[in-house]
Parts: sequence; structure tokens; C-alpha cells
Amino acid sequence: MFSNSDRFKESFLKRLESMCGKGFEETTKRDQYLTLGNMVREYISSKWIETNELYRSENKKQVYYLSIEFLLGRLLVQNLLNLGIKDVVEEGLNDLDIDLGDIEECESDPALGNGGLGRLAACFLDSLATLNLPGHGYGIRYKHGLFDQKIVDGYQVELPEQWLRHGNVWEVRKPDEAAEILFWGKIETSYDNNELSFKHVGAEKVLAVPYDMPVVGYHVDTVNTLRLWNAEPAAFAPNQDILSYKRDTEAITDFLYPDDTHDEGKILRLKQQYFLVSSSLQSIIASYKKENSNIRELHHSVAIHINDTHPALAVPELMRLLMDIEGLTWDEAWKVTTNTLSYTNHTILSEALEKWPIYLFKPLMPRIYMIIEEINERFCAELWNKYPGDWHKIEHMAIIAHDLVKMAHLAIVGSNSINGVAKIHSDILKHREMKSFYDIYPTKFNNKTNGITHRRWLLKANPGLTNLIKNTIGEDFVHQPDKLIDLKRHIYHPDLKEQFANVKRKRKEILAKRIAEKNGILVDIDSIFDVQVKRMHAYKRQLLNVLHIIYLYNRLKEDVNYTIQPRTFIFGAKASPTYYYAKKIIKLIHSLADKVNNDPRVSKIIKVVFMENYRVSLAEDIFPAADVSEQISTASKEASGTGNMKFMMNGALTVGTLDGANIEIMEEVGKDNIFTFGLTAQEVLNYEENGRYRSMEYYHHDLRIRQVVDQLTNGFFSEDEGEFESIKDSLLVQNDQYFVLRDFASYIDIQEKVGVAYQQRDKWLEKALINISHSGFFSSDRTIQQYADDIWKIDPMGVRV
Ligand code: 8GP
Repeated sequence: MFSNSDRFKESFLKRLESMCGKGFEETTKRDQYLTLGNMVREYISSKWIETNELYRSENKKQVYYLSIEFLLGRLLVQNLLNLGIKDVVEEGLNDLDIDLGDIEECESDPALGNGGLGRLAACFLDSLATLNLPGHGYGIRYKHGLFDQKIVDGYQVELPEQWLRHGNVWEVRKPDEAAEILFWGKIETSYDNNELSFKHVGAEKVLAVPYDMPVVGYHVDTVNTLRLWNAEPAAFAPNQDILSYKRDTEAITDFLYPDDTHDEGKILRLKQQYFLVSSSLQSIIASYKKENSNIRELHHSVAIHINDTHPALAVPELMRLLMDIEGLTWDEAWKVTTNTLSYTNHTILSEALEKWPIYLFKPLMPRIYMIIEEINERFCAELWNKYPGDWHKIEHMAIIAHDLVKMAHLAIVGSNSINGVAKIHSDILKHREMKSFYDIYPTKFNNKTNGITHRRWLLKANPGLTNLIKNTIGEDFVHQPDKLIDLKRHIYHPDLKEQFANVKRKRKEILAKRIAEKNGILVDIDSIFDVQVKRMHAYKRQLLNVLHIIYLYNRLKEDVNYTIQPRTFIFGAKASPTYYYAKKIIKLIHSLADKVNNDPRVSKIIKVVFMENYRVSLAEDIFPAADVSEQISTASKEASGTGNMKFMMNGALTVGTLDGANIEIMEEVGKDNIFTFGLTAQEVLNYEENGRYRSMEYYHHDLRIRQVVDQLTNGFFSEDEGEFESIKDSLLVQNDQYFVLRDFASYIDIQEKVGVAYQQRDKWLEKALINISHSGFFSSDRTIQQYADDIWKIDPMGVRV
């Protein structure tokens, strides 16, 4: 049906009419989207079946990637592209006067994740399938993904996201493969025939029903699976209030990351984690046992990856299944468990390192808690042998301490590999944050620098640039992204530079149009598009960016002769609903935008734009249009960053601290092609240790700082003077935890250099092209190949249909 555009057109029209029960002229864009989506899924299904059969018959090792987030983005156009049928479809639709872009707009953007960690998981799935690697994702089918953000009077308002409102054409419900999950109740221990056995009685049962989605590799026949679990009522216990049981059960998969600032929310989140882990492990073991009889060899056929600590309950749950269900001894089960599991850490921020209070944990999962206690006791005994008498160390490393279960410790002890996501982050884990674990398990620790899929972030998001690159160096880079380096030989070619400038300009025009429509702000295409898009967080320092803009505003107001290259500062960010500070920064950006954009003279030079509801589909419009990429986290705090890589691949230049993957970007492109500033990670860590930083000194000694900080509360903004008091307090009263004022001067300096560099147009274009040519290293294909070789030990399998 996709062999040529005429055949496609014919099948599409026929299907459209039969599915919708109306004539072509009557059909809506949504009808057209649903029809096309169904056709594509049908087209995928033979490859999907074939892949699964191959995996069964070859019985080689497979990896299962457990993640509480998969930030997929829209799938229709990506699937068309990966299947190699996008041109045929586009042509056929054009004949019918239908624009594929319009149809795409009807697809919801599944936001089953918050940010970097979830988007990385989605890029990894794409790379696994494209590299013909047998690897699948396991996650949760949240009814509502990350909230939709509305801005009302400059404040963020959260609305429930509704990605399933019109159904999901990509998923297949598999009720026959449902798993049962037990919560609450108690454990009865008995001793029969010299064997201990554990019976879970009085438990609340929840059914986990899988929904499978195909993960299509690029121009290969491999179609892997993303299995998302939905919570449904299982069996009612007598005397149970049926309605509340149904409500409590379904609540497990209602929302991504429910508010966890109250105990009620905490229990729900913990339930989600166990729900994901237990259902996934049951399903993995069931599928293993279909082809294999010896469960003691599970690790020869199965690798299970724990994406951050959220699925760390995989350690005790795999132990439980192996001992209580499969009958293995503790030692046998421990060997299989630790040989099967591996773990990635994504952050060193202490508030993100999960610790669960025992009083919540133990009653909810009584058997799992027993097993963790035993793991902890054995681990502490080992430590005692190694460090006799060093109670302090043992207490510090224990899995259970001070009435808390420490999930990172559990994941480290129970896994055979622990990796960070950029060189510096892995080094910080080894030598600081997790040093005591590195000392006892030196070979477990390793680095896997993050990557992004160029198939979404270049081929799909930026077809203009993709074609330009193809015309310049051929198509090899499409399959081997490191071949982008071939572009470097051409960067001095004036034609290439001009064509690149045109591509960029076109994308800036498209974004400018969107800004005009959505924000009612007219931006100058010749201005620098200076972009910071990412979750809103103090450590990411959107505030530093804001203070710089206030500073520029002041200079432009004070000195009519002060000229700079015009700039449009573009922000996009969601703040966690309970994160007061982050929401204040959103308000501050809006107040600043009002001030700047309404000043008749200043607004001709600089503008401030906040793009509402930042998400994958919006990102696909933003990265290609950016000139400057803001990666300005406090050094040591951003584990890697992946937005930095997407910008780079689209020819934006980084303004960044020496943090996360920025450092590796610098190593790739060279110091002349990136703008770095600020404290190094070591300097930040030293300050944190010696406590010698005094933000007040910077406030008192640098007039520019004093002025901008005072403007937060002196009536400069039209809001009530108390509105931004808490932000000022964070800088002065709370001693500026993220060193915003410490890095302010060097940020101003580097930004001045950026402005000057942009005016040397030719040189700027060369720098942009150098960035693109070196971006191949940051392909998630490279990252995934390293995981496959070093951690999971899996090999590709060729699928032929
Ligand atoms: C992010 C890191 O902040 C980012 O540096 C990194 O590039 C990305 O993970 C992928 O490795 N971390 C998270 O998104 C994260 O910790 N999310 C948890 C709150 C869920």
C-alpha cells in the first residue's frame, strides 16, 4: 500500500471512507490522521511479528530498559521516516491537497516524562531498533502525562494532559499477558520440609495490563517493543468498598509523578515504582521461560537496565520472584539478580536521590521490605569485614539507615554496572558522591556519555539542513552519524555557508511566525535567537540569563549610544507544580518580557519571549531556529544535558559552563567554537566544602550586580514590590546556593563576546558548521553501542521480512 504514491492514495481513500463512514470531502484532519496512523501500524505489524519470532527462535540475549519515563514525542512522521515511506505518503497526500504537517498536528504529543531522563529513554529506543539490537522499553501508560502549561497573567497554570482522549493508534492491548501485583497485607512465614516459605496474605491485588507499542528502526526491518503497563482492578476482596478499590487501583497509572510532598502522594509514587517493576519482571521471566528451562541462567539471556533509581525495586523484586516463585536459594538468586541488573545515575542533586521512609514502605510491600532488610544485613556484614569497627562508614553506606530506604545504594549493591551520563558526572560519582562504593566496587563504575537520535533531531526536525548536508557530503551520515565530520572539509566554502545561513533563516522565520501567533510578539529575524529551553530549576540558572537581560536593558536605557547586536531571548520551561521558586522565575521572565518588549527603543534591540508548554513537538521547531544555546548550569550540577547536543547538531553555538556534556562538546569542537564561562566544577565543589562563598560580597562590590538584584524588589517591575522578594532572598539571604552572582561577571563578558562574534558573520557560520560536523559523536547510536558492548553484552540480530 506504500509502494508508490498512487497505490498509497488509493488505499488511503478507501480506508478513510470505510473507517469514517463518510465521503472524502466530509472527513476531518483527525479522521485523516487516524486513518493514516492505522495504515502505518498495519504496515509495521508484519515486521513486528517477524522481529518477535526471530528473537524467540534465535534465543539470544535481550535487554529490557525499565524507565518510569518515556518522553516519546509524536510518532507518525518519525515512523514514516524510519520506514522509508515518508516521501510516498507526502506525495500522495499532496495530490489530495492534504498537508502532512497539518495531519501531524492532530497527533497528541505523548509526554510520558518530565525532561532529560525520559527523552533519553526515547532516543535509546530509537537507536536500539535502528542498530538491530534486541532491546525493549518497559514503562507506565500514564493516562495523563506531564501537565499542559498555560500562562495566565505571567503565572504557570497546570492543566491535565489528555494524550489518550482520541485513543492511541500505535498501541495494542494485551490482556492475556496481564500480571498481578500485590500491595499491603502481611507475610506468613512457615517452615515445611526444612524449607522456609513466605505467604502473602490479605493483599490488595492490582492487575497490570500491557499495552505494546512498536519501536521502528530506521531503514531496517527491526521493530522492537515499548510495553506500557496500565493499572486495573483485579479481584475484589470480600467486604471491600468496590468503588474506592477501583479508584485507588486506577490512580496508580493516572498521572506521571503525582505530587509527592505529602505522604499520600508518596505512597502513590512508590506504588507506581513497584507496579512497573513487578509487572515488567514477571513478564520478562514468563517470556524467558517459554524458550529456556533453567532460570539459574537468566542472566545469559536477559539484561535488565534500571533507568535512575525509580525502578531500583527490581533488585528485591527479582530476588523475590527467583526465590519465592522459582525456588532458588538466596545465593543462587543473588548471583542471577546482580548479573542481570545494571543501573544509570542521572543526577547528583540530593533532593532527587530517593529515600523512602520505612513507615510507608514496609506496610505497602511487606515481602519486598523483608528482602531489602536481608540484602542490607548481608551488605553491612561484608562492610564490617572490610572496615571492622568503622561504624560511621557502614552507616553511611547502608541501604537502610535512619528509618529510610536508600534507593541509590540498593541499585548499586544489586547491579553489575553503574554508570554516569557524561565524563565529568561519572568522575564525580566515582570520586565524590559514591566514592565509598567505588572503593569497594571499582570495576562496576563506568561512563556512558549521553546521546540523542539524529533521526528525530536532525532528519525529522530539520529536513532543510539534512538536505544541505546530503548535497554536500552524501548520505552516509544518515546511517553513520559520525560521518558528519566530513562536512568539516567544506566549511570554508562560501556556497555552503550561504546555504546554511538560508536554512537557518527559514527556520527562524517559521519560529518567528509561531511566536507572533502565540505570543503576539514580533521578533527580528536578524537578531540572535538566544535560547534556553529545559525544565525550570534553580541549578539550571534561568535566573542568570534573566539578570543578564536586566543588565542589558539598563545599559541600553542609560546610554543611548550603546549598541549591540540585536537579540531575541527565548525561554521555554515547565516548573514542577509544587516548586515555588521555579514558578516565580516563570513569572519573573514574563514581567521582564513586559518591561523590555514594551519599551519603544529597547524593544528594537532586545526582546524576551516565553514559549508556553515546552514539549517535544515545540522543541522540534525551536532547535533548528536557534543561534545560541544557553547551557549555563552551576558547574557539577548538570549530569550531562542533552538539549546542548540537539542545539549543536542544528548549528547553534553553546554558551556554557564547564559542566556535564558541555565539556565534551568543547573537546570536540575546540575552544574557539564554544563560549565557556564561570566556575569550574572543582571550584564549585571547593566552595561547597570550605563554605567561603559570600554572595553579599559580590552584591556589594559589583555595581552592576547590585543594580539588577535591587531591581527585583524596587518597583522596577510593575508587580507588587514583594513579588520577587523570595528570588532576591535566594541570592542574598540564602547565600546564592547556585553561584549566580559569582558567575555573573564572567557571563556578561562572554555574552559580549557572543554579540561581537555574531557580527563576524562568515566566521560565525563556520563555527556553526564546525559544531554540526562534530555532533556525530553525540548520536545516541554511539551511546547505545557502548551500552550494548560494555554493559548489556548484546549483539545485533538481522531481521529480514
Ligand atoms: C537528567 C539530567 O538532569 C540531565 O543532565 C541528563 O542529561 C538527563 O537526565 C539524561 O541523562 N535528569 C533527569 O531528568 C532527572 O533526574 N529526572 C528525575 C526527576 C525525575
